[in-house]
Amino acid sequence: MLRPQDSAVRERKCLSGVWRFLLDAAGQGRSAGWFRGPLADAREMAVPASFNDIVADPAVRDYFGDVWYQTTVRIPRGWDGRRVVLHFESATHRATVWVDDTEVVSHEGGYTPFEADVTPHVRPGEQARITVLVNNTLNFQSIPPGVIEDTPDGKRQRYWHDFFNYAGIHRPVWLYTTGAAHLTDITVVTDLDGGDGSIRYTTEVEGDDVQVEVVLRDADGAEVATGTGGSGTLTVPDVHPWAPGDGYLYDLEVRLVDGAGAVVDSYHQSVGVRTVEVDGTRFLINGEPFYFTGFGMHEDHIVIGKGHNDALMLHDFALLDWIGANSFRTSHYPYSQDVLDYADRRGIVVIDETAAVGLNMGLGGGIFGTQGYTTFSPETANDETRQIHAQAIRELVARDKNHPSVVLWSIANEPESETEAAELYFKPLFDLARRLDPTRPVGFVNVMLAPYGRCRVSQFADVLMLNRYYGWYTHTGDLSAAELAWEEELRGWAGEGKPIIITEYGADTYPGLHSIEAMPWSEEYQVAYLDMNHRVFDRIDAVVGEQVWNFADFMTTSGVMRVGGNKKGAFTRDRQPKAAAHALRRRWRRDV
Ligand code: BDP
Repeated sequence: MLRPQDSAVRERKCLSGVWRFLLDAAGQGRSAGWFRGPLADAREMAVPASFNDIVADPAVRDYFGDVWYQTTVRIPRGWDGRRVVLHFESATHRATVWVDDTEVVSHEGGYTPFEADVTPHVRPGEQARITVLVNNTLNFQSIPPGVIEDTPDGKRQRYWHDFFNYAGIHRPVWLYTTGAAHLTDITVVTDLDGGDGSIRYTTEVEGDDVQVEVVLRDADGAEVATGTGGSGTLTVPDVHPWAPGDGYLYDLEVRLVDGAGAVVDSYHQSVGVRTVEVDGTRFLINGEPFYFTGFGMHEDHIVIGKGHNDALMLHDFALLDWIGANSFRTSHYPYSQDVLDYADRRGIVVIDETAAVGLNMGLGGGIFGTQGYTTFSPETANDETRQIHAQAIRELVARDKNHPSVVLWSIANEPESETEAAELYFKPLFDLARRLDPTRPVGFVNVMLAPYGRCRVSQFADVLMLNRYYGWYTHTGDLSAAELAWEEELRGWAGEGKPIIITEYGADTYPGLHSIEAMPWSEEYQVAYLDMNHRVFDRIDAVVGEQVWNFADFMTTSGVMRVGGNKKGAFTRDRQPKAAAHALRRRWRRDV
């Protein structure tokens, strides 16, 4: 699937704005045919945004179940004779869409795009009613998983991930056109050979009697290579590689030309020429050892929740620059494609993660309250869950395969990984990820419940990604004991001969809380905690990256472990620096 864009041949129309919105707690809208007319008694809702925090109403904030969105759009008259596609960049966690009275598409999974050819259902010059049934419930056959429990107070949604279950239409919705013959996919794989670069491209096309032509232009628009045919390799002499901190992009224009020589489709694919490789314990980008600095992040902001916003995205990247971060992980789900495009342009390195977070009932007892489920069983995470997880990996790779910024796939965050059931569950998913993309390393993020010597899944990973909280969840307040224990465990992992990225280490910190003796929750403790971790990392060669948990404070469910959300941010939720942000800046930016 290609992301909608304007080109010489394609046109798109953005449907962002204020839509109609209605909760459907009884789940009756579908059988009552709410899509057949204007939603009765609807309120208004912004798209894109999470619906939860927009209206000041706890019934909306904590809602789970079906919600309805609706808008009307006039199809441009000039689109007569064109193929018209309705495209959603995401709808969390699943959606069904109608155009007027006709159901056109359903999609499972909250963070990847889906679309439908709606040509037969719309008439240029006339209005069309677009109705979307979004459902945000989580169960054992969803990614991420959750469960709806009967309690004395009624049904409650529970889940095992530590961020608020924001939902809705989080990213833009588009209508766009193509001709009858059109490109449906483009894949680029790049290589470097001395000063030369190469770009192997493949295309997928719908329609007969068309030729593919490609033109590669540099960042100044000068033509550097051309080719014909549905696939091929372009050579770029004296290439300007994409590299961390240098987001140099070429533009690959792919055209479809018909028998009469007319250009019937044109699509621009940006290309960063770079290589990624694991060599022993080193992580190489363009053959050079790379050390990750940065954060696990969240798409999380006041009011809009997980909604995408360009201004806030630019500001977050400005803060990454300010602090000297060269990378981040899309913890714990695929981020907006605008984020990845921007990372490409800024030369920021990305670890790209699926939404498989919370597949670990072991964590339920300690951190998020008592519970009594088994992670992998016929009644809980089962074969069907694995199919859905596999589909999430397919959709992530399909969407993000062409981003030079993406250097590593993370197929899950902190799943149960110390059991045989986990080994059986994950082996085929690693095989799948490698089949889908043989060019990037694959890993998953290991949790402290499966420490060195006990994890049965890390054998499948090319890179070891570890989340550890020595000095916070264990050895709380005792940093010298934490330092010893952490170093001992890390030395064990280092013996595996693979690169290690510390994908989470962090301490909750209430901004403005100070103490002479570094006490947990104080700004001083967060700094001392990070310093302790850095001493350990600097003693172990196999550690090739440090990503602090988290970039900024973020919203979670209510609970005794959280104070207005998770407070492990280097920045507050409104992006003001804690003392730790200044300390990280001193470590990561040698120039200040
Ligand atoms: C890890 C999770 C992350 C949590 C973090 C924490 O990967 O999502 O927010 O710990 O407890 O378990 O702060």
